[in-house]
Amino acid sequence: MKATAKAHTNIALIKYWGKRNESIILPTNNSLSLTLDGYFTTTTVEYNNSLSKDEFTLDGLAVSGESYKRVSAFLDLIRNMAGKQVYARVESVNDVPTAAGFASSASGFAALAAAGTKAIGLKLNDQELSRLTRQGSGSACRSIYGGFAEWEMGMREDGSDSYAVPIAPADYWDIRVAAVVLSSAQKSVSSRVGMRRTVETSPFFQGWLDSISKDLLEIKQGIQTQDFEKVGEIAEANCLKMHATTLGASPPFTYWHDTTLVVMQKIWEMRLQGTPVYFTIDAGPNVKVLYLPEYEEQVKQTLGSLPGVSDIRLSRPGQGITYL
Ligand code: 2P0
Repeated sequence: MKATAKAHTNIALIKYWGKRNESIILPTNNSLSLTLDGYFTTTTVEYNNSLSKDEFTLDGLAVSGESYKRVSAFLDLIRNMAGKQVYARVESVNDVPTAAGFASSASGFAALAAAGTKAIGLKLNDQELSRLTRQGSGSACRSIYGGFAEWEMGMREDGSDSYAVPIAPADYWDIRVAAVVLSSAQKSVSSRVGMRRTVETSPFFQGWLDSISKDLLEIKQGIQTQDFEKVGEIAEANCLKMHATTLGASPPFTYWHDTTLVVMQKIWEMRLQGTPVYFTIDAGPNVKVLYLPEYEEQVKQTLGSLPGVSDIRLSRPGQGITYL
């Protein structure tokens, strides 16, 4: 009744931004991501009849409040699937530096789903595991797979056709991602709240949705032909469209800080000078830079020396779920 699993986080190149069902987490659009080897969560789940409630530690510390409730509610889903009412001890260790601005919920729920189902004796295939993981955190359903993955939004109300599928494995193409960490760490609107406000109030939201299918089609062509510039251009433009929707929300908001814009402008300048680098930004101020291995030094030097940048963390394509 015990299992350990490791999952990596992922960076969306076509963003998930909007839910059509908040309780079972169904998105309003397909999204596409690259799993990263630099950031992961390792989770052990042990079910034990002697426990009177679930226990959850993160990096050795007992977790309570909202995070505990989310984990316990997710374990309920697993228990219902297995038809077993038994509490669990969950030990998670995060190797996702909060400062880098990657959502640890992606690797966290993917590792929890994998370890939690295995420990209780469920044998799920990747599709079933991804569908379950989605209900913990949307972006986590893409972390079941290494390399490039696409979350198919599905059409059904019950979510049975909403899960991620693999597009290309981690060793298919060595695209690198640098997280440019900014020194100012202001608290921003959470992605859940930001998404909801955008869906409910932003007049730009429909435009965002209307643009997705073309972006997806073209980025998949770019991945298939390993056309870095095409992939970078589409990812960057898709990110800018997502962030534009927040400016139209009521009340309006943005995840960008002043240094976010400084980094973006430097990247545009590097491109004008012939260096193929592109950016994407999630629900926070840090900038994630896409580049090919031969430009690693240049990316580190040029962006690392900008005022307001505190660190640069580099990552390669990562693997999907592994069991330890
Ligand atoms: C993404 N983000 O595709 C997008 C881009 C943020 C910006 O998925 O509410 O933690 O748990 O489903 O997955 C962040 O939201 O949200 C996110 P929930 P999640 O990666």
